[in-house]
Amino acid sequence: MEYEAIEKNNIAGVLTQFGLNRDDCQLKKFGSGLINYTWKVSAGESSFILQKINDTIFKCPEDIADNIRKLQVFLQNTVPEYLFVAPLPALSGKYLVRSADGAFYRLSPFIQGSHTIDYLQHQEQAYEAAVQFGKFTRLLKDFDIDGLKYTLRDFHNLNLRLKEFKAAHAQAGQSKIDMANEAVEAAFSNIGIAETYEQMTGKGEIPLRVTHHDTKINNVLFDESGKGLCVIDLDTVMPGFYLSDVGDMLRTCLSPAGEEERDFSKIRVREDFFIAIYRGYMKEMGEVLTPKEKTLFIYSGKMMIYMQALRFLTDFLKGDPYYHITYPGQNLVRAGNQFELLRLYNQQEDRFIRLIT
Ligand code: ADP
Ligand code: GN1
Ligand code: MG
Repeated sequence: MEYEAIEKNNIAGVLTQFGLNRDDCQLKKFGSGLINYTWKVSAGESSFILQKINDTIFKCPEDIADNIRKLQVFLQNTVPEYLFVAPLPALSGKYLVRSADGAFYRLSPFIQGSHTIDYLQHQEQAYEAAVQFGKFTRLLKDFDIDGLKYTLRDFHNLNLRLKEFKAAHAQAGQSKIDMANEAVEAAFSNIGIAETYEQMTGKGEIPLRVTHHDTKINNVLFDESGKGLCVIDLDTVMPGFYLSDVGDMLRTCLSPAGEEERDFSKIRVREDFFIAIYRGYMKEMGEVLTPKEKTLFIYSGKMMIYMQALRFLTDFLKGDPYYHITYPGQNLVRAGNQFELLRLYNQQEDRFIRLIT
């Protein structure tokens, strides 16, 4: 419904600004992202991805556009053959346009023959995704990180996420607290993960790198043969720790059931997928990461699963202001799902240590 309302009121004017005529375009709601609104636009032989940026979350969409443009210029100069999916300029020359109601839109080329996946079936898919995310950070290792704006401040600051959870918990009504009882307990019993975060990141012992910050599996494009093509969803590319990128891959690739799964018995932690991610990422980043960073590879999975569980739980307790939902209680299901994944991940930790050391 939301999509239909947006289409009815805004899309024609937005397309005009990109030189497209609404009557010549077919629009289809596209993908399964939780933040932006995304359409595939087909216009004769050409296809595009049109996105309405969620400016409740991204308060300064221009910063995203600036960041992407800077990265694009750097990559064009250093590795022109690299497939970097950047927004197209509008007729005005700008990379963002505004609709009559003030919302921000961008248009990118649709990568022909590409597809995304929400659940992995083969470990090769995990390997390919890890290669793509590792390659992205490697190719940008000499990019001047100070040139990047923080599009979401403290986005992956685990201690802040914990604080936000505690505040939401303190303010939530009793019925929500009762419903979330098990998840809340898991949130408190895993607090040690946040203490480690403080120790590891607080002292400047690990470097800031160009970090994607949203490496879930549906942010990689695959070609028809299943080979990784490139990474997408660049809204959160900012200075950060590599832990964010590896951790979110582990979070979204290890289990055959994704974060939306309501039957938690389907959640598993697959060792062969862990190895595939390790190999894929290290193929690209093995010579770039410092020894200290390498010691945190396994920890990164815990950190990101825990953080995501806290974020879903916080959103549930606050009445779902952040993540799109399609049924009541969905954010609590997502949180419970992630805490189950965390429990299984914690159980496997010793095996993982043996596998990669
Ligand atoms: P969100 O921030 O909401 O996750 P994304 O930028 O990830 O938005 O886009 C949502 C989905 O649209 C992706 O998961 C992918 O399936 C598809 N998509 C986005 N950009 C492209 C592109 N340039 N070519 C093909 N598909 C794309
Ligand atoms: C959001 O945009 P999307 O759907 O790829 C979120 C990520 C979460 C993810 C959980 C800006 O990602 O941080 O890990 O949902 N992005 C933002 O599915 O908050
Ligand atoms: Mg996405």
